[in-house]
Amino acid sequence: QPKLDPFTTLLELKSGALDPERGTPQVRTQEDLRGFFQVAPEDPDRVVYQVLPMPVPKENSEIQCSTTIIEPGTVGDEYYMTKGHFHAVRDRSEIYLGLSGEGRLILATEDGRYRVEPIREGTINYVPGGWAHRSVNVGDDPLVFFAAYVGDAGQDYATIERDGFPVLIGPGDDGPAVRENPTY
Ligand code: M6P
Ligand code: ZN
Repeated sequence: QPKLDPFTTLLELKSGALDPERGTPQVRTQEDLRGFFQVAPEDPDRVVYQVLPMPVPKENSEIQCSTTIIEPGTVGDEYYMTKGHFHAVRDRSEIYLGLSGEGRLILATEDGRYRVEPIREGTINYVPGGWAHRSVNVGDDPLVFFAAYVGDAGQDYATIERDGFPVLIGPGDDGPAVRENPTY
């Protein structure tokens, strides 16, 4: 017998709002990202991003999904970004669909290989298992994208908090600049 009933929710493509909401939005402030940016929070209570979940059981047989909305802004030399994570179950994969704004997706393996991919309206990013992923808002408007991933993936933030990503992204002379992370 099926475990779940079908459901439908409306995603407003531009803002990322869900109607009806299906779970409690997860709000991350600058303070919540202490240790992820290179410098300490400048305005600790300011919201950096929100994740609007559509929760299903965290099982291998389900597909977890959510919308992420990253505000425009910077802390130190870095644009607002997500914490970023490896999947706790390392080989679990994920798909992003860009909805609005302008962003970059930083991907990295545990042995230090990395890629920087675009996120904007219509992009589909495939995040294979084994690649840590962090999204960065490099524009002046909110960055909105939808993510779907294997239900039992889980998030390992500790590895990223300790090591960071190989590169950082911040404002440069000709737009967004990708710099080596001196503390990686
Ligand atoms: C996307 C997905 C989620 C993730 C969210 C915020 O929606 O990758 O799994 O939770 O972005 O990123 P993080 O978990 O790294 O804070
Ligand atoms: Zn993920």
